[in-house]
Amino acid sequence: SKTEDTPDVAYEDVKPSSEFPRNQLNIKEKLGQGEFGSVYKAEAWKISGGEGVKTVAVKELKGMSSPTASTAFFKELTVLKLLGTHPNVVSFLGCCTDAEPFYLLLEYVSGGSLQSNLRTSRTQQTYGNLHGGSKSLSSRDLTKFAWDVAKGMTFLSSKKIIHRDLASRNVLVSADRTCKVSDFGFSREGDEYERTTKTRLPIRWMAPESLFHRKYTTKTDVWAFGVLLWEIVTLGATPYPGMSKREVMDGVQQGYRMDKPKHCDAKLYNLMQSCWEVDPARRPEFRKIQRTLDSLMETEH
Ligand code: ACK
Repeated sequence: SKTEDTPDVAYEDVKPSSEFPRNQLNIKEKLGQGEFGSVYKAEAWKISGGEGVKTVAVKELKGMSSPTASTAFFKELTVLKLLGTHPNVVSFLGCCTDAEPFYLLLEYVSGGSLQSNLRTSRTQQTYGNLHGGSKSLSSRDLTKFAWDVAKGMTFLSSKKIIHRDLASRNVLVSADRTCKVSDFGFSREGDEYERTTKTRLPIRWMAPESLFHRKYTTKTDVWAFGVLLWEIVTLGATPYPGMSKREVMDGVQQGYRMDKPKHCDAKLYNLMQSCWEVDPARRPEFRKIQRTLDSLMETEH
């Protein structure tokens, strides 16, 4: 037993483990299909020091029996555990890794994806204008969405985390309309690790160096953020409309960039274009993007 003069206590002894007892989890309906498996809504009993039940999102991780997959998963888990929380990033609450299926427990975000929020607001606008006091989104709401995502990405990039799949479908909207970055691959800058399970590449969100050299950095996330801005402004349109993936790849390589969408503020389009600089070093940092959006919001009411 430990006495008062026990010199060192291992960190793991003090810090509560992120392993959550499966029998304290009540899985409810399926929310959808994720990259590695299904995502469920669930009730967790006494999670992260809380009392009673808390609604959480459970990500089922299949195929973890292969050594490659599980090594990658546990490495990613280490990063998640140390990440800390941020209001604009979906937070990690724990995991069940004692047996298969492995579960990742995440903050439950009730409002659906940013993409679906944008697309839903679009039909409403067909019938009314942006400021009609309906559920529609004003241009300030849209800038706020972009600003939220930029803040989440400033946080992730400060932790040297590369998202690799930043797009409006991977941003969730909370009940109070806060955007939270979700589904990050949590690979670290300098990591050699490649997501081999990823068969469908997000071509339309990818920087040239990712497309042609499989290179991923925070600056390739910045490129994707530029495309996400375009998605926001167009209320969830598919980038490079009318172009096939092949045409997008060829176009981007030859310097083709998307035009300014109708009704898009010139300053916002400038920001997008700066994210699409061919030289990654010339693309802005997320912190800078956040400041630009800050000043844009000041001019909107
Ligand atoms: O677009 P959605 O409604 O939001 O459908 C997808 C589905 O699961 C597959 O990814 C939803 N989803 C993912 N993570 C969460 C979460 N943390 N909270 C609530 N829903 C989530 C996502």
